[in-house]
Amino acid sequence: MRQQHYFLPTLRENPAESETISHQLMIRAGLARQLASGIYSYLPLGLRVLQNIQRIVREEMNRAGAQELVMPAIQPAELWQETGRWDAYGPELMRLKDRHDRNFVLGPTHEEVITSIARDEVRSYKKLPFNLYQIQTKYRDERRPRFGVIRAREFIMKDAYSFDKDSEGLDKSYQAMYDAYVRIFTRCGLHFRAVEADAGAIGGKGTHEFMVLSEIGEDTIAYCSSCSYAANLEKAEVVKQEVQPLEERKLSIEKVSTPNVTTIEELSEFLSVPREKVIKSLLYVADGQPVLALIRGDHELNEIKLKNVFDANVLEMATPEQVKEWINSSIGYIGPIGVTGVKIVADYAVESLVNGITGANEEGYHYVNVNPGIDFSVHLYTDLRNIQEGDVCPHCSDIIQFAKGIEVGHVFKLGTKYSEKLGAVFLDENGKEQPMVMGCYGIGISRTIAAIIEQNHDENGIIWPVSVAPFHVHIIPVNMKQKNQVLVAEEIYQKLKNTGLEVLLDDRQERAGVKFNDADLIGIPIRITVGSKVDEGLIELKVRKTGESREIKVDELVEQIQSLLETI
Ligand code: 9G3
Repeated sequence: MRQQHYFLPTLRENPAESETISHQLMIRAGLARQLASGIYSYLPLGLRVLQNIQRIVREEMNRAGAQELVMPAIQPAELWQETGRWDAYGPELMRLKDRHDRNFVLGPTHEEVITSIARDEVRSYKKLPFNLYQIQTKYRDERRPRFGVIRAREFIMKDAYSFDKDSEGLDKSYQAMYDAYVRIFTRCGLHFRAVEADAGAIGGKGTHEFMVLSEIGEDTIAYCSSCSYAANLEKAEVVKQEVQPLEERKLSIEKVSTPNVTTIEELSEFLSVPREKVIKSLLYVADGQPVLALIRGDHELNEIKLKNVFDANVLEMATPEQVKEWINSSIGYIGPIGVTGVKIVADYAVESLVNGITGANEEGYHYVNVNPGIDFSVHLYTDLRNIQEGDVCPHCSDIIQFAKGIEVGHVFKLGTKYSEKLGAVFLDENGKEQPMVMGCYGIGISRTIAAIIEQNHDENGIIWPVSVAPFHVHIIPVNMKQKNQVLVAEEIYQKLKNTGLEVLLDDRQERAGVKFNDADLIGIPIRITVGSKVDEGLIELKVRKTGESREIKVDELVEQIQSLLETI
């Protein structure tokens, strides 16, 4: 490609609205342009990277036995009404009407569509298993699009759906996709971790997120530095610590006046006791039932874990009115003592508390010297808190650390959630009707570009891994007035293109400095500079990733480049 005519608008300055390096560089390097908040055009250079990532995804999905199709972005509301998601989702689900005033959605995902295809086309166990995937634009009306294409309202996703006759089959399909994802992200040059994630709203059991480690990641990962354990904060389990030997004598409970002292900080200040002595009591409503969750003052309640204890669909904090109605207390003074008719669950760490502090369920009063098992009892001690750095690894007992991650992939065991709702059933070997057992598997293709840039850049610009680079070689004649430099650059351009490499020739009438800055910015792996030494048959080869440069003879260029491309 000749840069003189290439639609590649690079920018010298950082765009004002960009918050992360990948957003800045995607704009400055002419990969993409914002059309509206969360909505982007991919310019020719960006499209080349997209296509390279898609090629890797296709190769690995096909290798895993998945078959590509394309489904419509516009989906009839009826399907979403059948699965109940038409009402379950709010403003994030983009909806539209056609000319006959019929309701449609712009697809944020395609469980409904693919399951309706399976329902209509598959009747026998002989047709199972199969895995269908597409690479297609998705629409999600994010409340707050940010970080460029990382959280966009229109984005490109590879979404795959597996159909099996039973859960053993699903486990195999799931593993095949998991392994394909490891190959895909490895080939994209990413440092990533597959983390156990909570199934959340999507339902089904078992799900992993593929996280690219990056400070700007919106998700927090708890991982073990010694073993392969990694889980997102929602899911990370906290092991029950062995109870510390009681060093304190248990004192008898006392009610103390604590006027206007309602937060844990104020309380520990007012009574001059450490936060871990305070028992935080939080009243929730799980599918309409009141539940009281007890957590140590220095820990954080994990709502997903609380929800899972009750297998609840909806979990919300109780309102002040409900606190009054159910336990005749007020926020800031809630405690477990004397509470009846409400399920009480506590985190493991509460059980071994000695002489703790709780609300007295009376405005302006707390209890001190509270001892679990003496002054109150609970229905269940379980893991209810967020894991913290320094906690013990659930697998190997080494220490847990935190990292930020960008989610680029997500694999789910769906089970029969959608096939039951939409009637995607098959006749098994005994002629009995069974719902198909599904898995679904997503990769954020456009988000992966940003993740690759987050992990592959320096102060001068992007450093593309060879596997996804928009071009392999960037040729720069230093002085366009020097005939021999232009001629040799042209010659090399043709020769390299004939070997099947993707080559960009900077044939612009620009100063050398401008050309070198742009070359660093757009980050092509190998740069060939044709300068004054060309009279001695010498040109300069520079590796963008390492900065290493060497003078080589023009006629040994091809093999040098081919061997280099294998190693960098
Ligand atoms: C919606 C809206 C947003 C959504 C969903 C539905 C996320 C929704 C979860 C998934 C699960 C998997 C197949 C590919 C991999 C991910 N955001 N999810 O279902 F209506 Cl507005 O999309 N789908």
